[in-house]
Amino acid sequence: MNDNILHHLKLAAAQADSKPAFILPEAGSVTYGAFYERVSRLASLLSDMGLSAGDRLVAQVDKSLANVALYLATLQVGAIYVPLNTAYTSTELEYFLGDAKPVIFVGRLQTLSAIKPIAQKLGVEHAALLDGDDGIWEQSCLHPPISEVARRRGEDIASIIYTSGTTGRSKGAMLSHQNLLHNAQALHNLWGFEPEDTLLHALPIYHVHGLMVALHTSLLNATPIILLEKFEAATVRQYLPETTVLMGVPTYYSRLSALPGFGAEDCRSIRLFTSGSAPLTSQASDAWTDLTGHRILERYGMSEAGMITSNPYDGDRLAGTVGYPLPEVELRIADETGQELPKGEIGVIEIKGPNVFQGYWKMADKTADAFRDDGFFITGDNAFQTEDCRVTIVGRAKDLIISGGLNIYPKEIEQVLDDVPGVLETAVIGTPHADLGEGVVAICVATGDALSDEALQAALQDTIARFKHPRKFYWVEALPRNAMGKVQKAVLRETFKNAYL
Ligand code: MLC
Ligand code: AMP
Repeated sequence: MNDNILHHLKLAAAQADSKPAFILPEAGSVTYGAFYERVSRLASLLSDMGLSAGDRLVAQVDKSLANVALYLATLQVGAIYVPLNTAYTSTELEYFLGDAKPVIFVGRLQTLSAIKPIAQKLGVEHAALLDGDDGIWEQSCLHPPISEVARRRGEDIASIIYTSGTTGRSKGAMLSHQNLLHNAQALHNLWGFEPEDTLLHALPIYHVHGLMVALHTSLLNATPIILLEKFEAATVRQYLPETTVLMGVPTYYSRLSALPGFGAEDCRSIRLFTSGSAPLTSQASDAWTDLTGHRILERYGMSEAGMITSNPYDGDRLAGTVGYPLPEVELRIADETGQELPKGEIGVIEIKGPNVFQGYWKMADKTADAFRDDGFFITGDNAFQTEDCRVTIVGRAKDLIISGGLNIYPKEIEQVLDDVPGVLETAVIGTPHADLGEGVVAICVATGDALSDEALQAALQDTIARFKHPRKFYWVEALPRNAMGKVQKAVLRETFKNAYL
């Protein structure tokens, strides 16, 4: 038995050779048969470049059909796919390349020449382009395809998804083939995928949401996927009437709602809207229902576990809740020692199940810290459960900001700002933001006179991806601290709650 998730995705499409797999605005469509053949040619090229089972391939590329194929071709040779946000700077990338130690780095024309020397220094054998005449996508076009999918065991690693850590250093969450397949099958069944479905894919494909949840569920169903390069509200509206399923972060729904005249007619062919990666407020959820007649299905997940809970497909989709644990996922609300709390009490979500990752790449200590002795993973999300086990998330125990569905760890930004001459210390927080859910705010203490925003922005410019940058800076005499000397971020969040409103 081959547990490689690609083997199972291909089996699901065995009778779908002539069915459209991807529909690309302005570039036509490609059938499942033709698509998997192209994947096999790319896999063959990657294999000739020396990529084999267990090796890493790091990709920092724009979303495209070639990008999807690159992911699957990496799986085909049994290697480990490591996707990175295209917004990451060379400084951030240097860390990822040094940590993942890939055999192949695949990048973009805009940045490859700057990255090549870094990759060389770190011993990366190939730094290649994906797109263009010199890119591996074009080059693989005439490569003889390989037919077999590398044999993998369930526990073998399929992908490493980097997620920032509270200490500022990104941790690579190792997801196995079994993690991915189990999660995909559970969601495929739970969300009622049908032969007639068409997915509108607007999410980025460097995170579990777009890369795994959206792609796997649809590929398992051999469903056509309308692949958009990015979320752009007007374009999404244009393709909605050809679509049955849209998966998004809350910002997608608020931006669509804001389009003039948007409503039920735009959503006439939709059977499922899902939301996740960030909290969807009850107000936003209800407003969407009033506008379109559809109830968004909210689910909860994370890089370390794919999807964890979901509101029911049939049954009450309760706004403000994230529903019930997925089949075979054990979930408890625990106190700080891991003891399960009575129903109704607020504690941290801890989980165990076939979706839970295999640990952090090369970080045994961090992995050990993240798990209880009985194998439960500590998510860092605060929640309570009702008697019937429905989960409501109320906040985060971890110091994390979620902006437009992207995670930002304050420590990483504080470390850079604290090093700016003239800055004594800083605290970075998230405050309510109508479009992005949370916006990033820096509260700073100067050694002398306050600095300009530009001086702080300049320090962040080349080191930290722009989506993480604070857009608001405030200067205070001193940061509020508790008796233990810890900065009271809750006090700062209250004081600066109107920063973006
Ligand atoms: C872009 N920008 C952001 C941002 N995205 N700023 C804060 N938060 C974000 N999320 C900034 C850029 O740096 C840039 O700034 C400016 O916005 C315009 O860039 P853009 O690329 O044109 O932005 P836009 O298209 O508007 O993107 C916003 C977005 C996008 C919400 C559509 O971020 C998005 O698709 N988010 C989804 C993220 C996602 O898939 N998360 C899943 C994680 S998995 P400047 O100043 O340079 O102009 C996970 C587990 C789970 O969490 O449960 O799913
Ligand atoms: P990431 O590390 O990018 O995978 O982000 C995972 C985090 O996103 C989780 O730990 C939660 O804090 C948050 N998250 C995901 N889905 C939801 C949701 N539906 N509601 C609230 N928070 C969510």
